[in-house]
Amino acid sequence: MGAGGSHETPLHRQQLLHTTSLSGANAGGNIRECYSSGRVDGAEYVGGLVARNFDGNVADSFWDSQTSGQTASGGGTGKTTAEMQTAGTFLEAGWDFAGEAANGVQDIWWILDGKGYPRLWWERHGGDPAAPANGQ
Ligand SMILES: [Ca+2]
Repeated sequence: MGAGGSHETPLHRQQLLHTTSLSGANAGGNIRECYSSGRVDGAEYVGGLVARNFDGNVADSFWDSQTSGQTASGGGTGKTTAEMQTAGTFLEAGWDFAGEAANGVQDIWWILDGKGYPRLWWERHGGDPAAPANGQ
């Protein structure tokens, strides 16, 4: 993962959300609007979000410096768990959330402000991408 690839589609984002660390080494790939909250362990190539970033681009991405046990990363910005569960952290980075239009109207993300990490919009509906947007 991360070898010249792009992580910019929602599908890829979803896959990455459940990866302990986004990328062991990002070589020429683009990572944007991603985050990681899982614990990261390992002897080498360990980082909060990206262990080593070789000519890749990591933008507007964050990792939880508390739950990951990592204080450094090859890319992205470390945040506390509280910051990772605050909408403002991501809104300031341009993430397109449901309920706001300033960052776009695709509404890729949603968050229970102060109560959880960002989720992809369709995770709100039991993980069924086909569920209606107004369903519960
Ligand atoms: Ca929006």
